[in-house]
Amino acid sequence: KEMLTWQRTAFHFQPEKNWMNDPNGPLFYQGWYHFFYQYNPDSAVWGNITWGHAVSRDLIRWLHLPLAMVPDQWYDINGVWTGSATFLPNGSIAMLYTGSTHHHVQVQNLAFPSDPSDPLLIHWTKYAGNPVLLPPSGIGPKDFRDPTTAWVSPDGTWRLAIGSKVGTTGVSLVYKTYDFLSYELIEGVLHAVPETGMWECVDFFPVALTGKTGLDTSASGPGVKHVMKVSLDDDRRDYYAIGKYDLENNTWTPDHAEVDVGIGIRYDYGKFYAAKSFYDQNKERRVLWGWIGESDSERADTAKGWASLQGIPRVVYYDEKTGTNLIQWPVDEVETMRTTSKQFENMKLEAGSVTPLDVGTATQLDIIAEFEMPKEALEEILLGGAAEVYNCSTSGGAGQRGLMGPFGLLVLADQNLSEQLAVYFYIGKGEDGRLQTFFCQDELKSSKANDLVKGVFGSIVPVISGESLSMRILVDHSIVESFAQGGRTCITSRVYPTEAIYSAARVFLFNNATTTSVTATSITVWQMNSASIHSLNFYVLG
Ligand code: DQQ
Repeated sequence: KEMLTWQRTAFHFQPEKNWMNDPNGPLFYQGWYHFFYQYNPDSAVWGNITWGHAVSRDLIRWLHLPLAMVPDQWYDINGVWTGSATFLPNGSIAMLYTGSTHHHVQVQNLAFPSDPSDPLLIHWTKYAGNPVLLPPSGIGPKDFRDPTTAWVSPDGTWRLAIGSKVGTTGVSLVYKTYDFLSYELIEGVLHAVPETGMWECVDFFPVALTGKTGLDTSASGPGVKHVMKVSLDDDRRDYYAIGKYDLENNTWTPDHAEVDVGIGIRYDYGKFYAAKSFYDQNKERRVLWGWIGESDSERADTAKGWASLQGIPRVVYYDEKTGTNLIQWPVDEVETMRTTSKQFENMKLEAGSVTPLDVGTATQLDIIAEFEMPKEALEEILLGGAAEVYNCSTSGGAGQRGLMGPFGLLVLADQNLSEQLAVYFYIGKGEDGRLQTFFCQDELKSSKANDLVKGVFGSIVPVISGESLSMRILVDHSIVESFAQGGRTCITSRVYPTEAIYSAARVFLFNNATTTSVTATSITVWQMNSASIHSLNFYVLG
């Protein structure tokens, strides 16, 4: 019981109880960030899907509001599913979402705020002419969902994308509309990738080639690339690719064919799905939300009375330095949760060592750590060592010793390391004869509970010559979100310790290399406050 209570988070968004999944229609309106989400008001498992709703001034402290939309019409009676918001030029909001009809057909519906003068947008009106879109011919009735935010095309009309599949090929259809009431399917597809299956929650947005400033979804032209993201229903993973959008021909092409959506880079190599971004006109940035599900059993979720979290919203922009990646970084506002900090400098981590970090309570932390490796050792790998096919998931995890790594941190660990989540780098020589750095997270020893799905996750992280290795780790009870090299590679884990809870949780540094020492040049560990996340009742009833 104590364990289950401990799993609730302190500065992550979660409803007071029951099931949550995809982020929906995020937007900033009259001073408030609005967040909607797939929600089952009745239990801690998926079903009876409604739109939950909360507002915030800063994306961290939230006020839960009444349900925004419930399944009460023939065209959404089996679920008010995922959708996106579009701002029209006059400042009004068009909310498009998927409804699962009385016959389980997936249709698109329109809703809008009942009272645009209410900054909290508490009441929503479904358009009387719904549904506005039915599955087109050649598309299965259950393969047509999750409309994107719309963007303006040169002829002044709107375009929006909807994910689907044709056979086993994942596709993104594009519709054209003047008024969000009537729509025309544009011939051809925006993009298709064979053998990727159904594309859920397609996201499509522009990024600037320089700087961190975000772009409105309608931005295009020189100095802009377009990112496509798809959520693969078959393997529950979010893949993105950076490419070029040809407005005239309604096609998008990835910069590199081998890093296409569904087969290339992922937003996050851990638990992270159905992500959706929005342009935050308040702070001129693009913000990404991602649904972080559970890795425990349905039985455990029912026992604790809730399931799922949302990741800390991430600012997302093009990585000028690599040209191949996006940068994802927790929004600055999360730093307002930082309280006291401890700093450690130049700690030499001998090969095969584990070093405790005396940080006090270790269940709500923000950690930034930088590492340096001896140059001679790197040269030794390059000159002497054989090429290695390393893979976070299959190369033995944190326990498999190599010339340079694994090294990093153990979080949510107990004193004698019977439970630990390892977050680490591993450097090896790739088949091209060059050094390659991996960023991985090993969950295998993170809990003694026997109802969990655990693994070792991660990927290559690009390191530019001259950069030191750096990681940031957000720890919040049952979630750990890790970011390498300023946000080039990200890994999120749900963790369910049975012993490393409350005051028993610790942090360690480790270096499991065979012979090479590594220096942790600088480590800062902040304690994190608990964010206020409450319902209206809390304020009204005291
Ligand atoms: N979740 C929604 C769908 C979407 C899926 C239903 C992705 O609209 O495709 O809850 O998690």
